[in-house]
Parts: sequence; C-alpha cells; structure tokens
Amino acid sequence: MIPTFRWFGPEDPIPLAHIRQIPGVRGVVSALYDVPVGDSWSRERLGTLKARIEDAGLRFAVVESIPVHEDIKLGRPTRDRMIDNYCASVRAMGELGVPILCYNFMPVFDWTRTDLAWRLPDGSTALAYDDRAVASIDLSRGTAELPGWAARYGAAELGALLAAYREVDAERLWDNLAHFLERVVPVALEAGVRLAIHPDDPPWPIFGLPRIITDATALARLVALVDSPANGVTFCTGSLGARPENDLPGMIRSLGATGRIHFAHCRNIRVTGERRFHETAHPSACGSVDLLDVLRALRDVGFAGPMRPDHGRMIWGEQGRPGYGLYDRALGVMYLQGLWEAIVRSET
Ligand code: DNO
Repeated sequence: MIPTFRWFGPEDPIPLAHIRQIPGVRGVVSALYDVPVGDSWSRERLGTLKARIEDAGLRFAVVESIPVHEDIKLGRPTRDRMIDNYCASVRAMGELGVPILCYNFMPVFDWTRTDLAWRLPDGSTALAYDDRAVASIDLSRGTAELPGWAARYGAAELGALLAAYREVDAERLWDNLAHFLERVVPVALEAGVRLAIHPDDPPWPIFGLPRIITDATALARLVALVDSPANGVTFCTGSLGARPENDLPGMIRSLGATGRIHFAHCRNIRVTGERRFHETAHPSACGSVDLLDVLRALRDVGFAGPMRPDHGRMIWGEQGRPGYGLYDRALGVMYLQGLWEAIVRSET
C-alpha cells in the first residue's frame, strides 16, 4: 500500500512542504484544475505539475481527475472529439510516468452534500447528506446555492443539461460509459496508465439523474465492460459505505481477485437513516465503516496501490476547503498506516 495525500495544486492553501512532513506519505494525488472540461491536457503543463511535486521530495502517484465532458456522458455526436482529447491526456500521463487515473461518470454533479459544516459532539464539523434536504434544493437558479462540490452552472445552462438527461436513463448511461471505455482503455493500456472509476457519491440517483456506479453488481459490470487490466476502480469506502447493504470487505474480495482495484479512498461515515449520513473521523469506532476489515480485505487480495485518506473534519480551528483540511486528513492517513502496519506485521 502506498500512502498518498490529495493536493489541489498551487492554489491549495496546504503547501506540499506540509504534506512532506506527514510520516510515511510520499505520494501525491493531483490534477490540472484550470483546463476546460473536454480539452486535452498538454504534456508540458502536466510535466510542470509533476516537477513541482518532485521538487518537494514527493511523487506524482495519481491523477484525480480528468473530468469527463457531459457530451460523453450524454452520448452526443461531439463525444468522439472529446474522447480523442481524453486519450491525448492519458497519453501525456503515460509519457510522464503517472500510472493511475481516477475519474467518475456521474451526470452533472460530482459528490454532493446538503451540509458542509455538520457539527459533531466534539465540536468539529463534517460534511453531511440528507436525501430529504436534497428534495428541497431549488435548481432553477443554477448551482449557486448547492452545497457540496459541483461544477458551477448558471440557471440556463443547468436547465438545458437537466433537460438533455431526461433522454438518458441508467441503461443509456451504461452504453455511453461502454462507448467511452472501449476507446480509452486500449490507449491507457498502451500508455501504461490504469483507469480507476470513482463510485458515485452518494451512490443513488439525485435530482432525477441516473447514477450507476453504486454497488457490487455495478462494479462487476464495469470491469466486464472492457476486460483489460487498465479498466479498474477506485475503491471509495465513504461513497460505497453510504449504502448499508454494501458489504465492503466482500466487494473488495471479489473485485480484488480480478486485480482491478487500482486506488483506494479510505474514510468513514455514519449512516443515520434512510439515505442520510454524515462524515466522521477515520477510525472504525467513529462511524459505520469498519476500516480494519476493509484494509484486511485489501491486504488479502494483494492490494499494493496508492491509498489516500479522504474527506476530513474541520478541527483545531482550521478553515479551508470543505473536506480537505490538513489536520484531520493527516490524522486519517496515520491511522490507515497504523492499521496496515499491524496487519502486515501480524503475518510474520
Ligand atoms: C471527493 C472526491 C471526488 C472525486 C471524483 C473523482 O472528494 O472523492 O470529487 O475526486 O469524483 O472523479
């Protein structure tokens, strides 16, 4: 297991020098954040980012994410041009030796929450989601008031996109994902890059939009779409764990047997009701996800890839990007490394 940490590039208030001081962390997860979605990433720009990471004594372990243009997800005629650009970005990654690409296939919205500062009993705050609150969000004015992390859309643009998705049900979305992977996976394989789809977060439809990467059946279907070692998944415990019926260690054991888990996002959440949860500190005792069981399963299937802590709480007065402060994620990655060390050393 390679402990990694997400860094949002030069705009991130957390400098690489701080990440370098977290024991055991040498891998960085990052991306180019200012390239318009659908354009290709130049080798030069990506190379500059890589050099910056290496100058800080770290390695560029994962690109998370190259966003997939909505035209690809919608299956519009322009998609093949966008897919060509995507392939060019994957080739640039390969030339620079960045081996893993985390991406997602969620229509319109990436991860979504209804409260960015849910107060926990210890006074810290965390991100929270309640399906009933989603129902009361008014999207007629665009995404401006939507908590969470969506691309920003104005009212007209969002309205047009939501209307276009009325023609795309879950099966059409699967077809469009297959069309994308059939073209990108062979390029990735040749370039030495492994694709790792991120599960939908939360793992159920929101705002009437389909979401398909949600459970064990979906992950098995995904890896079978294109049967190649370059077509894999990011195993995100916080996303998949929001559905209590998802048996995370079981999913890891069946998927891992095929060698398709390329990246792991390990964090905890507490499920508090039907389609309702809030995030917590990483330790198993704090939430509904048993991270010891998760890491044991990853170890058992021979997982040796990058793992990162995921959303942290805001603690010790830190202000920052919701879910992505330094302190709680640093505690998280130390906990994950502690579990891993104990698992590995108990084997000998
Ligand atoms: C949230 C992240 C996601 C993830 C994308 C991958 O914190 O896990 O935004 O980066 O879904 O494409």
